[in-house]
Amino acid sequence: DLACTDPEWAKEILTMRSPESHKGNFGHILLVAGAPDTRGAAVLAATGALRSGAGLLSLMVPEASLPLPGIPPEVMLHTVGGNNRTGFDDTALQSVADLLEGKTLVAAGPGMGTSSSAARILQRLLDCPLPLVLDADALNLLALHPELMEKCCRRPHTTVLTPHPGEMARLCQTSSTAIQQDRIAAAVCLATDSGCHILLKGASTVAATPEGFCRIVTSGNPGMATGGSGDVLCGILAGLMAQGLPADEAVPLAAYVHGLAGDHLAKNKGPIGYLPSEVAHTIPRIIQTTC
Ligand code: NPW
Ligand code: AMP
Ligand code: MG
Repeated sequence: DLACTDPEWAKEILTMRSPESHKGNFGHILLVAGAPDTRGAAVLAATGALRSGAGLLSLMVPEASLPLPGIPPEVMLHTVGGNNRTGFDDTALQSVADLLEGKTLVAAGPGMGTSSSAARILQRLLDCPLPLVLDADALNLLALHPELMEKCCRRPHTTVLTPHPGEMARLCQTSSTAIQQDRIAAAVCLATDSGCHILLKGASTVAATPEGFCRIVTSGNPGMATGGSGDVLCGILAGLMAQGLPADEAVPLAAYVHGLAGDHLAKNKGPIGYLPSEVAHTIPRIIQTTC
């Protein structure tokens, strides 16, 4: 089964908010992200989530990744153990249970590193009874630790993996060239095997459900091929899911609006050199005009 994303489809998904609504209606995300060398990934994902309408956002980052230039003041910041260059340390593990309290969704991975402490944090997150969005280093950790991948496949809750072709190749123990040769087959195969929603990024992004249904997203352009682009997308997806959209709609919609924001900037600012942070800041306008 194949379908595409278009404005008519998008309009049906994001409905107007009730005038009575309040922040408690739009979810509370726990974002686990960042390390000293990749702290920007945490900022970009947080910005993507807030610009997509998340009700509340708590960010768990290792101490050594402070300060976080550019972090929106709307983010609730929880600094946990991690004073070395690799980011989280094992004392951070003690904070996870407390931070999960009251959350509606967890997103993890952007810039979080692949240390053994990060792996233990991911293990805890895989056990939590909440929808889970895994990107970047969370995917690399799944590829490095088969027992974590098995745990991920057994989760009785919604799980979304958002690999680029390099991460997808690591997850599938193949090369990115092999993935690119049949992107649809690769995404559907991993989705049905793992029971996870898969968003295989890149030109013509593929969203595949655990049932094997597939949607192709053709918005976006090569100006988006710059570091931090995917981190913003991870945040957008978390933001849409936190508001209650089911994964089979939120996953392709996140990629669609992310791509439309890039297309808007390519047209109005120039085809290359616009920034992922600007893509995030363009999301409200895209939602206004498309959804
Ligand atoms: P090749 O050479 O083709 O085999 P990595 P990363 C492939 C954080 N970031 N089509 C390609 O492999 C992230 O969140 C932080 C085809 C490429 O060499 C992560 O935590 C930033 N192939 C961490 O850094 C900004 C493609 O994958 C390799 C492809 C590492 O993430 C940057 C690179 O991927 C970054 O987001 C495509 N479309 N896309 C910050 N400001 O803090 C990728 N590949 O090795 O997984 O490294 O994606 O940079
Ligand atoms: P990441 O590699 O995790 O930073 O993710 C890159 C993001 O930019 C993904 O959302 C990709 O779909 C998007 N992207 C990268 N290159 C292109 C391209 N040539 N056309 C459309 N989107 C792209
Ligand atoms: Mg990425």
